[in-house]
Amino acid sequence: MSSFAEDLHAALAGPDHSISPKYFYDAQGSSLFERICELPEYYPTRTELALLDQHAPEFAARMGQSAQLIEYGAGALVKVRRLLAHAPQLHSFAPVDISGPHLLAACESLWREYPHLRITPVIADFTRAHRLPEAPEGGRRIGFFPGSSIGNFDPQEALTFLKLLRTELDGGALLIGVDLIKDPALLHAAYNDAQGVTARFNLNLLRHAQRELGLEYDAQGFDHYAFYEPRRQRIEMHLLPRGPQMLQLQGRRYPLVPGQSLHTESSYKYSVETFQQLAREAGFVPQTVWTDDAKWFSLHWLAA
Ligand code: AVJ
Repeated sequence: MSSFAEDLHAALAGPDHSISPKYFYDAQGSSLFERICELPEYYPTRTELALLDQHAPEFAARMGQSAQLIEYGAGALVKVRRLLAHAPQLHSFAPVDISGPHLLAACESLWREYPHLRITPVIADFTRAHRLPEAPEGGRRIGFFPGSSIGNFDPQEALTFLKLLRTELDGGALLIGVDLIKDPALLHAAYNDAQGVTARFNLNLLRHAQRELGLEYDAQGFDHYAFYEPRRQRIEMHLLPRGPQMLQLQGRRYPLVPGQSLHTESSYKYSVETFQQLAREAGFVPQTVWTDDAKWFSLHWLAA
């Protein structure tokens, strides 16, 4: 399994200077992300929460009796509470998250709120093989993957990951949140907020490397640069050097010329149809899709 240091060396030495967006999320990056979710320009979180609230009784009915709910990349367990509030018949809940301390802290309060629900935190990278608690006798597994986190995967990776979920949820279903293609001006604003929180979130990747790996670089030397790329139907986030830059990591020096950006994130957008096609390729059967009136965000129920 590769480490932050290895991945950063590879990104700085490699031809396209790309690094995984998972390295945004140290404690400071996670709290900046929580602030992004509250920004007026960042529509996905609030739109998805409204859809979850609006249809929670229906989701609960679809889960059926004695299901095991699994959330991938569970974080602070904010969204799943909207489902749990309407699903007293659930057998158990298994949140999967890579950050152990965060997950356990979030589970503490959930245990108090739902003393009768079996809650089994699984500390793991959800994109890799992990062990889940046994599915209940006669019950199904229902996956929950909100937030359009699927957008961080490029299409080939998304397909591989969805196939993994399909196998894990065999006979059950997946409820997944997917951000939709829309007016590029709206997308642009969502990743270029007026308060500059997204810029700080992006720049935090280098700060994280500075704190954790001792990366040396000029913190004033980079700009946040995010744009919508219509051919690939994705937002790209980059860190753009203002002038010639020198980064130093564990004794190795990496010069960057102006314009030679670090590519820190891609966030793919789908149409309802292109996402359903991808889900079918992964072996799911799309059953129902819910969107807001403006069609900015979608929730899909996929039979596994
Ligand atoms: C967590 C990947 C869904 O792509 O919108 C928000 C991350 N990056 N603003 C997204 C993010 C910049 C977010 N996802």
